[in-house]
Amino acid sequence: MLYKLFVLAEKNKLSPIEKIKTASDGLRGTLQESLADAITGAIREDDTALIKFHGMYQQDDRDRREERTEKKLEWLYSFMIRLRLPGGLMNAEQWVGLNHIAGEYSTGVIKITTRQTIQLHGIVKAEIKPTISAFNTLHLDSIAACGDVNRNVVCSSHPSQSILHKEVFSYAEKISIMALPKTRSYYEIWLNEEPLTGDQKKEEADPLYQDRYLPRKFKIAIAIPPDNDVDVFANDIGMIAIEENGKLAGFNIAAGGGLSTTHGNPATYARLASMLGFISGEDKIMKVVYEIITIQRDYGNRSDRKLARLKYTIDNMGLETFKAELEKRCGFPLEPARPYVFTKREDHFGWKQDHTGKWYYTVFTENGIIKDDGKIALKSGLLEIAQTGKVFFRFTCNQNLVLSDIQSADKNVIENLLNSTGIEKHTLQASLVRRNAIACVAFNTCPLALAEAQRYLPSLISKIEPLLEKHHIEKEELHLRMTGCPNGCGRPYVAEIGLIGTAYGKYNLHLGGDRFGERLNIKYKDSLDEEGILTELNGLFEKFSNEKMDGEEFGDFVTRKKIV
Ligand code: SRM
Ligand code: SF4
Repeated sequence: MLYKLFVLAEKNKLSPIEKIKTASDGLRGTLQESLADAITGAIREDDTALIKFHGMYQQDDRDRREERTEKKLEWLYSFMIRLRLPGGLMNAEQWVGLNHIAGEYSTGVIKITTRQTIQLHGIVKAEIKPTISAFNTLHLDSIAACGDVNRNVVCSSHPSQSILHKEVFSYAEKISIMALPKTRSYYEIWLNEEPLTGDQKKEEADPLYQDRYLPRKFKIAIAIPPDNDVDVFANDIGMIAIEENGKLAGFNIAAGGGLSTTHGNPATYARLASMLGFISGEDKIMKVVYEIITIQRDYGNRSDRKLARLKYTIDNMGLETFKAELEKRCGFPLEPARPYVFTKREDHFGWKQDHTGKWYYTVFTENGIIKDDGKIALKSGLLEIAQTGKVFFRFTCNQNLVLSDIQSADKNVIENLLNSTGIEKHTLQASLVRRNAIACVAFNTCPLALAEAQRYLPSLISKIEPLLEKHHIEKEELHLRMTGCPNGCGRPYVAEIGLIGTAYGKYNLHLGGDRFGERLNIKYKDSLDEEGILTELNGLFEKFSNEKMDGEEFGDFVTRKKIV
């Protein structure tokens, strides 16, 4: 009762974005007018919220803000487009097309995200429609890749690990489609589809999102044990595939994961998803996912966006009340969760064979950045490989790339190309700490960045590597992750070492996550500069090297020793 009163009170002070959503006529807003306005490179303010639902963000070049402001010029606005790519899979033809689209309309850099999809940056307003149209010819879209809806559904990437992979993978696609908004606005605005009129408008009725959509972004991940490469517990819904007698028995379902915090706001916190139970049978599995989303729709906080994710809804309701509401809406109970074990979170670099006999090769793509630079012509090399038409491209939540589904007869061709393009050497020569590291985008495009991340972490790692060697621990599969702010896009809160930006050049140092993503880390030191980070790590590595137990991992060590 008290909870209901609270919800009613909250409804009376909706956040401004709630009003923009409900007044948007199916996410159309004034986007057409914004696009037609040639005076500015930006779009209207309300439309910046709506365009996210179409998979795009308005950004500006932060490196040039000051100069532009001094010259009294408009900031250098452009747009980032993020693809909807359930399970992170693309065929070779799509990769070739993506390569050309990136060159034609964006900065040219292809970025693999931590949710196994692709982002292109720096697309000017006038080029958005041609970009979306070019993607459409490749059967790719960006619908609901951002915004207060279900985002890209992620799934364990490595095809070899389980005979379940194909079946489980198909759930990523099914869930993504089930949770797509019903509005046709994407097709109308970006692809010139005729607007619906009169009775046709009924096609847009959206029982899931209605006209309010969700209170906040919503994320779903599917893990296939023993791999937790998706960081399943960092998601609003985490699904763990359960194999019994070589078949998919069903999924353990966890809910309420989310990582973001806000510096100085103690009401915000990182949280791992809580286990709800086990469910089998496709209809029931889909129903459980659907109804978790409807509970968040109906009970989520719509006044304070900092406290609007499902994790807060669950903690406000209480886990038992939440589960009872879910079972009531589903009309059936969940069974007790079934046993599973995670033993790996990092990618399986190099050559591996899947259970059908096909081969795959995992390529190291530092922080998911694909371009040609002084070190390696990665983008050109991958284009050459894609042009053979003999591979699929799978993106990992660790920001790497798997070239998959390679027939034995074609392995030689791909092997030769990996060799001649230098990709094999680039992958195998990278240190373990570098290969396992993640950094978010941060500067120069992220408007929320307080510190650098992907532009800085590679050079910091070059200074960390000698420390690991000095203490003879360079063979550890250490997990180090950096973000430019506490939103946690590189999931630093579930790393053994997390560096979270607080100001330019300053990072909080978090320690003590476990290796498989099942324990959050804890803040150890505030706002360290580079020297401070290296000094702290040097001392910790020395202690670890001297005092660790047999087989003990760094995150477990600092926890056992109560260093955090
Ligand atoms: Fe993120 C906002 C980049 C994964 C939590 N994230 C942003 C924005 C869009 C900034 C903005 O709102 O204007 C960043 C765009 C930077 C740029 O220039 O490209 C951004 N997030 C990213 C990516 C590209 C990081 C990367 O280097 O790979 C990841 C894209 C994933 C995707 O393909 O969909 C990305 N973001 C994540 C993750 C990790 C995950 O989901 O596994 C998280 C933490 C998990 C979670 O959601 O709790 C994450 N991003 C956020 C938040 C905090 C959300 C919250 O609960 O408060 C924001 C800020 C917001 O939403 O207000 C944010
Ligand atoms: Fe931007 Fe912060 Fe996300 Fe990094 S963690 S991409 S700085 S919002």
